[in-house]
Amino acid sequence: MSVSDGRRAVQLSINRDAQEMIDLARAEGIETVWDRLDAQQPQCGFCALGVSCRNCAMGPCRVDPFGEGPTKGVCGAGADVIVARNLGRGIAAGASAHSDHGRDILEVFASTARGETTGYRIADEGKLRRLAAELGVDGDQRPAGDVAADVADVLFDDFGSRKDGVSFAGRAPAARRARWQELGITPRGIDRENVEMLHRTHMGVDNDHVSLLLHALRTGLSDGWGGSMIATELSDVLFGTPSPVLSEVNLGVLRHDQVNVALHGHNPVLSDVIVAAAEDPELVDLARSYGASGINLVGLCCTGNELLMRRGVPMAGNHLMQELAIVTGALEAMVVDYQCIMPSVTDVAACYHTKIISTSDKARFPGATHLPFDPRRGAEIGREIIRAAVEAYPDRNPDRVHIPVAPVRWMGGFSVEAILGALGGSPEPLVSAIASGAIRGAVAVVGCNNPKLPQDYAHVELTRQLIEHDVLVVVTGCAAVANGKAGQMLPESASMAGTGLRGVCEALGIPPVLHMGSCVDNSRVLVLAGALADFLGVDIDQLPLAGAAPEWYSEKAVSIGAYVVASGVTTVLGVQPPIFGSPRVVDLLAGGLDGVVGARFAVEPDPSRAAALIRRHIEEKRRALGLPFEDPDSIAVTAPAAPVG
Ligand code: SF4
Ligand code: MSK
Repeated sequence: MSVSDGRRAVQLSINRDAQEMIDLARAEGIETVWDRLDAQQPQCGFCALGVSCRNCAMGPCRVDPFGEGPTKGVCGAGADVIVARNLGRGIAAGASAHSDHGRDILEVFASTARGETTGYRIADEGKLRRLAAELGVDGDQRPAGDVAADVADVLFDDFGSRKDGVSFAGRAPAARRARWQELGITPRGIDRENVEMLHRTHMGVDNDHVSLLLHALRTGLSDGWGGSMIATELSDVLFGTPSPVLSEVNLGVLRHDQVNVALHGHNPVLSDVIVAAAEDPELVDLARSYGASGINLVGLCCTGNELLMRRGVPMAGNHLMQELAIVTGALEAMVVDYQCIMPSVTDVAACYHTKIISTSDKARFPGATHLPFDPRRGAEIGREIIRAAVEAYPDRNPDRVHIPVAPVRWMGGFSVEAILGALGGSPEPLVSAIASGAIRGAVAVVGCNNPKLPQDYAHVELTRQLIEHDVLVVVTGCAAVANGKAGQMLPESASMAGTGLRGVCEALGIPPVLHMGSCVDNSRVLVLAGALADFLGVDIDQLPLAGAAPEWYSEKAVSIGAYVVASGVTTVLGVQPPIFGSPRVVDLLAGGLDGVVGARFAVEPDPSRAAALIRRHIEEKRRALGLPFEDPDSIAVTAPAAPVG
């Protein structure tokens, strides 16, 4: 293996746990994501600008956006079409990932309704009956299983081609739905929009970049108000609707004296039964017989967020921590489902006693033990997985165990229901705080880690500056984990906020940074924004809101960006998307969209500048609503708390 030491660990991550483990990996000759990024340099400039295409066998082609080389591919496609097609395909891939996750939850939900599963039950019957009423299913006086079966039927139809609109899109404010209708971007069917995106981007179909980009928004909407929302809502019914819960975060959650099992990926259907299996007295006794004091489950990435939100399971880390968690030498097993799991985890695990246990037939990992998930045997498979982890414990080499740092406390569990509950059942207190100016607005900081940036720096610095200036922040995914590690997600973290936000948080006993869940739970952000807009009788784009994805890497993040903007929330990206080979595409996404959906994208890698840009945007929205506002031009860029490295 080639192990680069080009950049110091303190330049790669702001967190001490990551820095120590990067140094340890280097000392042991273990390659990680940062080494592989270095080995890829220089990365392809054509691909970075989005002007390369391999959609057919007349290619691959690349066009020169500067006009010095060919300006058209073999078929005649220029930069505008190639960039728009590539972006559209990326959004379709991301939307498909979220929506297929939603379908998997729906299938388990439907099987549970029919009594065909083991280890599952309807955990939140109240929410089931509320969903039934919303979807036009008779939810009164009937057994929960019958109601669930009918709800499942309605939602299965959302994936197909027989409807004019996906069910939950009806939750968007009327003005927003009218705008989608006028633009022809109402999401009709989840699979339909994704398949149509692939069709349109085949050679010789949609050759108009504007038309391609509009359908890309529709594809994103089929994710946010479709597949992701189904995943979130049915997970709540099956596993419980989250409410505030305290837990711990960072690699310090691993235990020297226990069997450590990390649950990594995105889908809670298996991990939830694993939580039950880890409490099985027979398996706990087995662990004790090997000298361990118990079984310690920890989360990684969004499976971790799902478990934190509903069960308070501690979180080992976000995206860039997955290899480093193995380098602790203290992990008996990493159980993986799908999405964001680096193929390299089996290589790193091969250097230790760690078992990688794959569980989805859709996501196979050569070198892993495959224990495929089957909801009919959910409880039994959960026990098999925990048994395999426990049996790896005697192979642990205590001399190689290094668990860095002590864990940090954090709070999760802010579903829309929990937020409204904290507000006394209505958005009114939040709206009043915004109207008075105590809270200037709200921002969703979401998305991944990307090794091109110092890990977590942009998430933490952007969030810190926003709350200091009285902007309420909601977080999901890896952005949430970053803020948790930085100690910004406890009720007492209100002391880090500006006077107005601090007062509101202290009165309600909530943190200034609210954890709303996993990547699919960005759908909760849409529902909250819709509820605020409805309460005020306005459209979402009129509200003082913004989105930010400071360290995004994945196609799912691009889909999230598409549906957030198409829903009326301007969004700032911290990593440049591959669109800059087409000035027309850039102009449309970063400007023209404002006149179409009332929101646009911006790209700003510097979190201090991004914070200023967002605060100016919020003050503009306040001015337009007739609320007290600060002159946007007077908002200066604030110096960061501490530069990286
Ligand atoms: Fe080249 Fe056109 Fe084929 Fe793309 S679709 S590879 S630009 S010929
Ligand atoms: S896990 S999509 S790295 S947020 Fe949802 Fe994190 Fe991004 Fe995966």
